[in-house]
Amino acid sequence: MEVESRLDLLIENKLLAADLKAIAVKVKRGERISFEEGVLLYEKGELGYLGVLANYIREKKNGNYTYFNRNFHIEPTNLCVYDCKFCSYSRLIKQKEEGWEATMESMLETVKGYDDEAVTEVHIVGGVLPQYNMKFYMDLFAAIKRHRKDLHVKALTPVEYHYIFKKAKVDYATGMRMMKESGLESMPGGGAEIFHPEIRDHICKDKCDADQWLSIHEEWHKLGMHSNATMLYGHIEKFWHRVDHMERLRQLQDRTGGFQSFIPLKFRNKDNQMSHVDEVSVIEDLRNYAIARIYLDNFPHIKAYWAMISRDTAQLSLSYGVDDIDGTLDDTTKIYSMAGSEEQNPAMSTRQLVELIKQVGRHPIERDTLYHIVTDYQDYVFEEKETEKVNYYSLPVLDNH
Ligand code: V47
Ligand code: SF4
Repeated sequence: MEVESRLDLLIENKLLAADLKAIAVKVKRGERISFEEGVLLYEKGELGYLGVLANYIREKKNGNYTYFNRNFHIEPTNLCVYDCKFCSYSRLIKQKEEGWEATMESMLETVKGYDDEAVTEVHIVGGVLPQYNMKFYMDLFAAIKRHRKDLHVKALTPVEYHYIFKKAKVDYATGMRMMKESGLESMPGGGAEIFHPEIRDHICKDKCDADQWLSIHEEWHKLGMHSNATMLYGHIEKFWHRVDHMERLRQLQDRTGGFQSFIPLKFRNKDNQMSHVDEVSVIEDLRNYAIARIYLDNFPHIKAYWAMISRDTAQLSLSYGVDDIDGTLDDTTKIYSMAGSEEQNPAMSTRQLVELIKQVGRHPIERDTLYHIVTDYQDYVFEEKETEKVNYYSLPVLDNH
């Protein structure tokens, strides 16, 4: 196996520092690396070295498969009671003229707009406002499921859940059970940002804290359900804050096994209160994917959000631990490019995404939310009409939290 011999060659390399060699040996043996070793990888691991380790793990776990799914986004509102410094999307209530507040009916119309499309998931996330309370979301999820039973509802994050449960005076366990009963099927990974209070207090101090974020996911996992986790990196945090973030996720995953994918989100600095903070390089993006793949040994998937990092970086990421590319069906155009994504008009057809994956020698698989195979695109022949249809891969640059 090619990845094995590359790793063996690296381990045998006499020029490799002893501490980095020890980590490579651990990876080869399938052993977990420590917090200190995680920090060491950030401080000393150069790209080539990290790529060999991360690709070894990626191929052990997921072979050559590269997953994507077909979904669309609904954003109930871009107004928010919170004021996260990195958020380019939310308009505070005081800037209300730039905001929108979707009604239940209009959101159901959006869902109906995809009736003839082969989408498998609706991803719902928006700002936090008092009128979008527990009852509202329970009614919304139930109405979506009544309309289209096979559409997987992946919705809201602990940022909303913490807020609406507190208002409704229900505890997390009860709240998540009620959400499940009303039709919620998965939770997306947003709102995690950086868990450590040294950073969190600077960038998003008012919304749910790390323990609350983790507890809500834990309650959800206890119900046998799945979710994702993100990390907003490349701003004011130090390397050890990133490792601390992943450590907390790794510990929760040991207890529950409910996380499916980890999605590193590169901080983009356009039009937000952190515009003075420089963005990190592509090399740092790739190093970060690789270290996430090495550190999070109990996460099945590492996902890249292609529209935020450009198509080229998305292709490269597939050699640095990533096995899933997020694309989105979204024709609302409301929130394109708000934080300065690479892709100013980010639309990609299924065919283009499949070609992007094949160009770098990977095997494209359309999956559903729970990673069941929907279509194997390795030998798929597109019909002419399918090539013309620009469909599922346009970008909601950022939802929010
Ligand atoms: O939590 C906000 C991030 C996240 C900026 O679970 C920013 O499948 C960069 O969580 N620069 C929301 N990032 C998006 C998200 C997500 C995306 C795709 C798939 C899934 C999933 C989840 O966007 C927020 C925040 O961390 N974000 N502002 C910014 N200026
Ligand atoms: Fe509100 Fe989310 Fe933006 Fe924070 S990131 S201001 S919680 S919409």
